[in-house]
Amino acid sequence: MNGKISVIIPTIEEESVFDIIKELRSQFGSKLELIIVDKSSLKYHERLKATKAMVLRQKDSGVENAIMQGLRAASGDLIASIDGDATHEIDGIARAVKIVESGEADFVLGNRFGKLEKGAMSPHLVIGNKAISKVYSQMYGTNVHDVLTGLFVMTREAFESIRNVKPYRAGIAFFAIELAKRGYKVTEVPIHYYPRASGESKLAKSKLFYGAQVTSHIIRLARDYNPLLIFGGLGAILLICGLGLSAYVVYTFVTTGQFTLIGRSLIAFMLITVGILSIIAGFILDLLLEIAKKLE
Ligand SMILES: Nc1nc2c(ncn2[C@@H]2O[C@H](COP(=O)(O)OP(=O)(O)O)[C@@H](O)[C@H]2O)c(=O)[nH]1
Ligand SMILES: [Mg+2]
Repeated sequence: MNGKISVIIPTIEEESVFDIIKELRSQFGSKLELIIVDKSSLKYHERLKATKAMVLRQKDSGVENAIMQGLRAASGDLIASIDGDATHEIDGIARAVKIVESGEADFVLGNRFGKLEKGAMSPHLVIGNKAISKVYSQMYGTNVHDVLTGLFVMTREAFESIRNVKPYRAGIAFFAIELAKRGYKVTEVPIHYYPRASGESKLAKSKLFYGAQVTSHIIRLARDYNPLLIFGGLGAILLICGLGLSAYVVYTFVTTGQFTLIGRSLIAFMLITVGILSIIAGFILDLLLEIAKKLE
């Protein structure tokens, strides 16, 4: 590695962070600028300070705000971030640095599905994270599989382009969205992901709600946000399902002469109605977007 690297660790009472600090120091030595952005009790905060790392106190909330606070204080040529719960493979940072230094990308995410250890991520979070990453990749023309990972490396130039952007609730996807929108190249490197050794998740009260928030940001902020494609597409799928189901109901009625599939008829009716409404909504939103663009 050529220049200096700043590594930011967001923490709320993480016992594992002390081991991470040791490991990072042994890996990067004098090239390392360590920045911990902490939102813990005073007692824990004092223990952090004793490590002699740069320790910042977070006044607002949210992991994206914590990381942004650290990024703004960083002076490294490259800037990285890693969760403080020792779940992400630390060597992933050095591998991501190599990719950035080769010029292949400006922002490299640590893909936890590279080597997902047993019990590290619950099955519903695996599905949710993969789905969100798929939506992100589709909308921003990238090919990443884990946009909500807790490990990344970015170039200083990439960071400077978003220094004054106010983070919204999207975790690391916030950085991935803003950088991709500005044309910076986003890629990933596979990493190991381990189960949490101590404490509980601090990220959000409800991961379902958090995931919904992230997804809505990803969709709304897409470069070529296309409501007709999203709502029209969704509507078309519902409509096709509804029509298929109706055909089945009608077929059964014609062949048996009895009308017994009342539940299915209702579902078919609902699918068709919601499908049509969604397509209409797509057209209306598309029209509004056109008008907004003209006004601009
Ligand atoms: N400073 C700060 N750190 C946070 C906040 N939310 C989460 N963290 C830290 O960010 C990292 C990732 O959070 P974690 O709870 O492990 O999220 P999960 O892995 O998605 O369950 C951990 O080091 C947390 O301590 C926050 O609001 N502020
Ligand atoms: Mg974690």
